[in-house]
Parts: sequence; C-alpha cells; structure tokens
Amino acid sequence: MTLHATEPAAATDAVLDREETISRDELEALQLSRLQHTVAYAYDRVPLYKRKFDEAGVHPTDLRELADLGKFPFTTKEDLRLEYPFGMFAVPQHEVARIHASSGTTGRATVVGYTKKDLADWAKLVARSLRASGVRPGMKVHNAYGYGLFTGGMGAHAGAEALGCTVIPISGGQTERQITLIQDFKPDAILATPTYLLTIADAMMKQGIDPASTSLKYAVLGAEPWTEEMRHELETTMNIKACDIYGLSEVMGPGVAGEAVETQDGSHIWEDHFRPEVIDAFDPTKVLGDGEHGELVFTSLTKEALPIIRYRTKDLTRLLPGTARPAHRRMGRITGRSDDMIILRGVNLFPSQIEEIALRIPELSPHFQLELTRPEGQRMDQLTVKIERRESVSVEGVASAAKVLQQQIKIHVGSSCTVNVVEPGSLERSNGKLRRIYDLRPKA
Ligand code: DLL
Repeated sequence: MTLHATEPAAATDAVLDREETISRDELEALQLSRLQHTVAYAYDRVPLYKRKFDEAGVHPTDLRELADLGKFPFTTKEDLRLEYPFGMFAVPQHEVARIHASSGTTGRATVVGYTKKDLADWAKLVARSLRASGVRPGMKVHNAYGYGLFTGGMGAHAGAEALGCTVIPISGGQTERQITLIQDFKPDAILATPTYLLTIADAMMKQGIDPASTSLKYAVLGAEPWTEEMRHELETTMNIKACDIYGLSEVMGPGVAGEAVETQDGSHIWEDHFRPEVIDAFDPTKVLGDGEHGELVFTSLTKEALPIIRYRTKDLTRLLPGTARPAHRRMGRITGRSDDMIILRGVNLFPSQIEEIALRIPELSPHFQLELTRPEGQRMDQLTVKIERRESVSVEGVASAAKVLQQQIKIHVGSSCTVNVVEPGSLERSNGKLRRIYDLRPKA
C-alpha cells in the first residue's frame, strides 16, 4: 500500500506556542513566579535541596527577583550519583510515569524521572524545537536517536508525535537498514547525532547512492558538539537543512533548546521552562553576563518529578540575545565540555576546534580521532590527529594537507601535534555519540 500524504505545510506558516511570541518582560515575570514555586517545591520535597539550602543559609523566600537565584547552591552530577537511584525524586514513585538514565560509563548512572505532566511538557518542547527547525505536521520523521534509557530516542519520538508527524522509530545502528528505509519510506526529516548522520551519508556513498538524492529535507541534530563546518559538510552532501537541538537528561532531555531554520544562528533556550545562567567554570561564584563564555547552568521552572536547581552542565558556551524567537535567549555552539578538555602542555584543546580546522582543508574528511600518548621515558604528552583522507584524493595528494592541518592547529590552538592521514573507512564510525578522544597515556 502506498501511504498518500497531503503535502506538509511550508516552513514559514507554522503556528507558534504563545510562549514563543511573548515579550521578554512577560517571559521574565513568568520565570520569576515559576522559579519561586520551584525552589520552594524542591526545598519541601527533596531532602538534598533542604540540606544544601540550609547549609548555604538560603531559604526559598529569599528569591524575590531573578538575580537572587545566584544565592542558591549548585547541583552537580555527583549529587545525582550520591542520591542514586531515586533520592532526587520530588514525587512518590507511583506518580513517576517514566525513568531514564545516563549510560554511566564513568561511575554510577544518573537516574531521572518524569510525571505524566513532565512527559507532556517535554513532548511539547521537542515539538517546538522540531517545528523551529523546519519540521511540520504531516511530515515523515526518521528517528535515529537511540531508544532506551538514553533520552534521545523516546524524547525525540514523543515530540515528533506531538507535532503531528509520522514517526519512524528506527533507533541508532544497523546503518544498512536505515538506508533501505530512507529509500523506501521517503522521510522528510531525520533526527540523529551529527556524526551518525555522517556515518549514514558515508555508507550511502559506499553503496553508490548519492546522499543528496534522498527525500530528506531537514535534519535535527544534537547530543554531541558539532561545528558550522560540520553543518556545511552535511548540508551539501545530503542536500538538507541541518539545525541544532540541545538538551541533557538531568535537565529534561532533548528540546531544552532548539534552532530556527530561518536563521540557523544557534539554539533558542526555551526560557518559559528553563532559566539559564553562565558561570565562570573556575570561579563558580561569578555569574557572567550575556555574551561571556563560561559553563552553562540550568534551573527547571516547571518540572514535577525531578526539579533541578542550578545544575552545572559542564557545557561551555555563552548566552546570546534571541533572534527568531526574540524573548528566548540563544546559546552559542558548545565548544566542548569542561571534562572533555584536553590539556596539552598547558594549552587547552577541544575536539571541536580540530573539526573546525580540518573541515576547511578540502583533502581531509570529517572522520578523525585524537590520540593522546606519553612515549616511554618522556615527560611530555603527545597528540596525534588521525584523520581519513577524502576518497577522491590520492595518497600522494594528502602530504601537503597534513602539513597544513598541523600548522593550522599550531596557529589557532597553540598545540604541536602529529598528523597521521589514514585510509578512507579505517577509523571507527559513529553509532550515536562519537568518541573522539583516545587517551592512551599511562594511568597515574
Ligand atoms: O544527549 C540529550 C539529547 C538527545 C540532546 C538528542 C539532543 C538530541 P545526555 O545523554 O544526558 O542527553 O547528554 C547531554 O550531551 O550536556 C552536552 O554535553 C551534549 N549535547 C547535547 N546536545 C548537544 C548539542 C542528550 N546540540 C550532553 N551540542 C550535554 C553540543 C550537546 N553538545
């Protein structure tokens, strides 16, 4: 049977949520009343918050204006780990409709919960994000975020359904099958991590399929850092519009912020549900002004099962004024996470910086890994960038490209490194969140 779809509405004629169009003043008034409610609610219902507030000598009644939030203590991933599994929940278990958890590769998993209302709010915000990125009711959406305890799959799924899309819940992996279904089901939009979309495009080329020839028109990408250069790469190879979606489990999941397709200038944080701050990562007592780079911190404004107060995300970025949704501030691209930062002989370095530089060199592909080693008997760490050449470029053709990459890294990042150009297809491909850093230094 052929599924006859009516033509989805054009990208411009979307009906927005009222909260997307309100003034900044109205939004801040809403934030204040929701914030006052949330801190009191968290204090009354979660022993950890009561303890932390009491220790810091603050009380929910001290929150009289938005700036007062700075007096309240931070919450960290460590707090969630210590309260494992359900110590952060503010409602009895029978009111928790769903649980998600982080993979917990380092230490205990962090567990998060949602009431029915939380799930409805989450779906609404993902729907809002997808709509901002060009997805419309009636479109077919191929969802390649992983399903399971990870918030990506089910979070994106519920949002696409709430928007009125036809969802194809393929999850991550089984790339050959993904390609068959894209060919056969002809989706309009794809939801995936940027590096997994790259894997799909790459596998299509191997099969002799031109990735620009598919039905796909929109991609909504997130769950890992990516650059403007990667956007350009994916948009040109796949003939799509690619937008960012940001989020984290502890704060909700995907859809904390989403990017508008008409401006493509960073994700708008949905400030009717989250109050963002940027702090100095090294001196957290300093709350930074808009435009200043630091660590992103979130306070939830409407969550019931797991209210979160001043959560330190470790994500490094800055707040920018709203554009397509003027009242909602944007976040700059995430440069990296403070715990993903490589410190090489005193120089700070993030994989996204390498991505940015490498993708400007036409002979080099977006497939790269960073290897950190400390050769025997040496005290200095070594960085090796392993990067695949483009299929179209010969082995002889890449020698100068390697040199250029090495020089550009030295100029723009300040680190000396070795560049090792490897054969196309020889580096591990992404299935979701890609691991870029391989730390092979001897453990202290
Ligand atoms: O990755 C939620 C998500 C799923 C977002 C699907 C977007 C799409 P976690 O597994 O808890 O949740 O990981 C959260 O991933 O703190 C960032 O470091 C990173 N991250 C998420 N979105 C972006 C993005 C999901 N758009 C952590 N750009 C966050 C850069 C991102 N980093």
